[in-house]
Amino acid sequence: MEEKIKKNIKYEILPEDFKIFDLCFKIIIIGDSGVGKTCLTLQGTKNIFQDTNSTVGFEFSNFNLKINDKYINLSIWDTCGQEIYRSLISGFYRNCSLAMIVYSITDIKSFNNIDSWIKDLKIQSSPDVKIILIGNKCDLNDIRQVSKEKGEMFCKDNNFTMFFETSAKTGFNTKNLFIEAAKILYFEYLNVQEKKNNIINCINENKNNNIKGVNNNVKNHIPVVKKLKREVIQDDVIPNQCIC
Ligand SMILES: Nc1nc2c(ncn2[C@@H]2O[C@H](COP(=O)(O)OP(=O)(O)OP(=O)(O)O)[C@@H](O)[C@H]2O)c(=O)[nH]1
Ligand SMILES: [Mg+2]
Repeated sequence: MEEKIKKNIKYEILPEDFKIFDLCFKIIIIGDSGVGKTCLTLQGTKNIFQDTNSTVGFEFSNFNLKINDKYINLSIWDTCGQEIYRSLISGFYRNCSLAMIVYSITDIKSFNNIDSWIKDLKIQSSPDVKIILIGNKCDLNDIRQVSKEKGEMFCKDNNFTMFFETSAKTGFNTKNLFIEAAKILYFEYLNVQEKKNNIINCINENKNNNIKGVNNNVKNHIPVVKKLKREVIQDDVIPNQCIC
């Protein structure tokens, strides 16, 4: 994807009750109990900060926006972080396009536990799921236990897509987080479309050559086309990405 296209992107946030979409994506939010997943979701999607009870199972919200000409729905699954529900919630990971793994910058244990969340995620979700790492509660800098550099390094070492520090309390980076998630998924969609178009063009070109009889060696190209097609079909397995 050309950088120029990425830079020229236009977006607009749509109301929560907006109904008709071109693209729908499932996002799950995981991480230890108390790191602020529910507060982060509330602040990012509804601009409110309120103390909530520990989540049981999961809570569901929508974040809708238009990127360029596409109407996009993010269905956000805020899961519970309590150990006792761990096996229950891993079933929710299926078909997610993107996972947000949250730790609290004031709690080193929640940072050290990221590995176990990744392990659960990899078992249940597709291998190409995008991951955003989030260090929440950055308003509490005085009692910070995890440096920003440590978070950034972890993100880089594990090939995650993006890293954010956020504060659900002040709203720092919370809206931005969901906008960036939507952009990542939108670009992934464009990439898949681009590959599909390349294959179609390639097949059509071969067909034309066959008809005109210009290229008698056209048979030599066919295995290449088949190979390409197979690759894209595999790439295309983003079941979470539905065109409504
Ligand atoms: N100072 C500060 N407190 C926060 C922030 N985010 C959440 N909290 C507090 O952290 C506590 C836990 O927040 P939740 O959003 O319920 O945590 P959770 O990750 O959803 O927890 P589970 O539902 O049990 O998995 C609450 O008391 C929040 O008020 C933040 O950014 N800054
Ligand atoms: Mg919660």
